[in-house]
Amino acid sequence: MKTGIIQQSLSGFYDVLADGKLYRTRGRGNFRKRGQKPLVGDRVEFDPAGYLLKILPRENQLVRPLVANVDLAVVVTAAKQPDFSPNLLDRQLVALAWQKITPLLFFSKTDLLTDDEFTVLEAVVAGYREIGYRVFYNRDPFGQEALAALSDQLTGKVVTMMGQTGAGKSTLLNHLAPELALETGVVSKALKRGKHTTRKVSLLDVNGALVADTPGFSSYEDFPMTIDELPTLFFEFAALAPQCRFRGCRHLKEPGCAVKKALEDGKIMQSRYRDYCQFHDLIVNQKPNY
Ligand SMILES: Nc1nc2c(ncn2[C@@H]2O[C@H](COP(=O)(O)OP(=O)(O)OP(=O)(O)O)[C@@H](O)[C@H]2O)c(=O)[nH]1
Ligand SMILES: [Mg+2]
Ligand SMILES: [Zn+2]
Repeated sequence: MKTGIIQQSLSGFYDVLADGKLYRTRGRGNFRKRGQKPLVGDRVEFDPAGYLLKILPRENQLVRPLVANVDLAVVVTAAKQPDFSPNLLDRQLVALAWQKITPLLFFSKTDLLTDDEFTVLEAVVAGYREIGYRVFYNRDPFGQEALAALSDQLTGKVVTMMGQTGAGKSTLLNHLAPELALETGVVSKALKRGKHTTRKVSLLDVNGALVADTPGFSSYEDFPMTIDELPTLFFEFAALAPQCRFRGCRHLKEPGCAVKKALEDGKIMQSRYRDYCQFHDLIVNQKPNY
């Protein structure tokens, strides 16, 4: 019996990485009976003869992308093509916060921005940095310094790539580790047909980090948190909440709300507050999921 980490899964087989080697295993139906589904990133016990025996307890589990036990997520966001959407970014950030996965924000396609547009992006970056997020961006998206700074953060970690289809996840990985030679897509086609260039999740060795390249999405609807949890996932709101008049303030219509005051004073990004209200309503209106 050995322990390892699931590197990829394909039609009933699971490739398990253990002491630098890959073992092809299968699940034998024992997981299906228990309603368990082995995921990429799962730490497992397996029989090197070819059977997956046990999934060890998970630290976290994302739904999109479908991975388990990641330390970090590199959220790749296009500054253009497709246009930057703060809403889509915030959707991913609350899902990550709920799973206690640290995001690293990477802006791609900054080379396609005019100087004026780049100045607008810099203000957005400043806003997210102020909240406490680590943001990587550069006039030349793949400038050596920016890449080295990002690469430094990944060493020794299990990481997932995350982001819209066509955002440039695989392209970024190819810049970090050219030997990967991952397939990348033509963005205009991908957006029109809703097609993903990367079709499955797989863990790759990227300069001493284990990084999952993942298929992107066109929309993001992963809201498993409750409306009471939601305000804690907007970290700049959570920091102000003790100053709200009411304990458990939801920062909506309550009087004496420190978050609304900060919004009026321009200390909180309008887009963040708008997204918060939208996510709140989304969760309230969600059908219970039995
Ligand atoms: N100009 C420019 N093009 C980029 C940049 N990053 C990615 N692209 C292009 O955008 C297209 C999509 O890139 P991919 O790396 O395939 O995107 P992806 O996020 O992996 O997409 P999926 O695998 O479908 O989720 C490709 O044509 C890339 O060459 C960038 O920073 N600048
Ligand atoms: Mg890809
Ligand atoms: Zn409040």
